[in-house]
Amino acid sequence: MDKLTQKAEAVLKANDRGSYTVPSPKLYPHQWLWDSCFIAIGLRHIDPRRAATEIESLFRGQWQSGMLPHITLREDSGYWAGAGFWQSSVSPAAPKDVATSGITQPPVVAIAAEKVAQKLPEAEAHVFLKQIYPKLLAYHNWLYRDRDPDNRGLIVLVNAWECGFDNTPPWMHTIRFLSPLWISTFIKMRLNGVFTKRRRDTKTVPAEQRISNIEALKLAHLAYMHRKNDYDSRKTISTSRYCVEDIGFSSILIAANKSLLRIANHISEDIPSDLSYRFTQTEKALEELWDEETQMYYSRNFHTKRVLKQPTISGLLPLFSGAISKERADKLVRTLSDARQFGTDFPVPTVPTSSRYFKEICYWQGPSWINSNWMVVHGLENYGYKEKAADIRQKSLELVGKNGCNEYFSALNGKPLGASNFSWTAALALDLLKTT
Ligand code: 2M8
Repeated sequence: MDKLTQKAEAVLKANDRGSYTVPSPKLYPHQWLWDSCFIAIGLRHIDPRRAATEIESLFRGQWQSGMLPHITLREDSGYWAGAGFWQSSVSPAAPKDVATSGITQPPVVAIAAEKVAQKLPEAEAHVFLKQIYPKLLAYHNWLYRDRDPDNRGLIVLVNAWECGFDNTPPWMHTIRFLSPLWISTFIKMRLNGVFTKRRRDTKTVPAEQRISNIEALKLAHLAYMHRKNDYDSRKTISTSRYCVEDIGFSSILIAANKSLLRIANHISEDIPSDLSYRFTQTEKALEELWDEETQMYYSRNFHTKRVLKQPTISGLLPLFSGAISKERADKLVRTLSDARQFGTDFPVPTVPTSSRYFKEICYWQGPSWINSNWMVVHGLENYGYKEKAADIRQKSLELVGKNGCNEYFSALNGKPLGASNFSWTAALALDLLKTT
């Protein structure tokens, strides 16, 4: 076995909690939605049954409404936004026997389920997909019913945590003036140190590599407002100014919708026609988020329809959707390859280096992450950019091979950043290695 495989397998084993895997034992001691999906995609190469369990275990947290929460919580872990913070029981739709968060995360799950099934023996794959399909369908239904109030096909997010790229510039710009009284009082009373003590991440990782206290508190405030609405998305969307039609989320959803259609076909089920119509709407609606002037896709404020013109890697994810024209794809690939934007020595930066928001070592504001690289690689393959895809695949593997399974890396010099032994880095490195 080569060294990288050995290293990656060891990380996944150490972070395994039986039926699910924690992203990082110290920083993230619960089950996260898109983390588990990426983890399953890698685990399928080692143990496809365990990978299927990783996906199945996510659904212990599914709400009656169909919502899949972004965190399924374990008791007493010390993570600052735990069960007491979320209080999921305020919603009658929340599961009774397990505490969860009240928001979702990028819908990678149908993609992961399809990929895991490909590695199971056919009879087992059939049983696995049959059993998981109604739950996946309920989740996609929820996204369209509760998060697309205008029936336009673009999913509305109510918190930056939902997009997965937590402190990404367009979201930080959206909440720049959000200043509820409790946060200003908190700052006036110099309580920063109190919150810093509650945070585990900044104890293990230098604070300048993480989301700032103030940004995290603002996201906590958005979560609190949603909780006050008993996690009723329609209520929150109609009352909160901080709602975003997120380009990354909708691009991933398109890819996931296609996986769901193939899963349905595999087990001879029919997706309800009104839902499959909504799928096609999302594909068409991506075009609304294209900006001709800068030749890039952006997220948009749901209420004002103002485009959030802070470029990020999410604007490249329409490649992953496979739903844009070849002409648009060509333009994105040019931007991706441009040395002044995304074409760094250790690609792909989450924010282009030319942007005034680029920060080399800060979390989702610049560093290269293996999950976004994985989506870019598949996006390039969708459009036949084989060499470019192979190049990013190779560079991602080198990053992990040389530096370890860190959470993220400097896009300028490859320096490992964030948590070490991070699960999705290990899992997706395995997948990138095994699927060449
Ligand atoms: C980060 O997000 C959590 C909140 O969900 C946090 O900062 O505490 C993000 O990187 C997110 O994308 C990821 O799923 C999560 C766990 O790895 O950590």
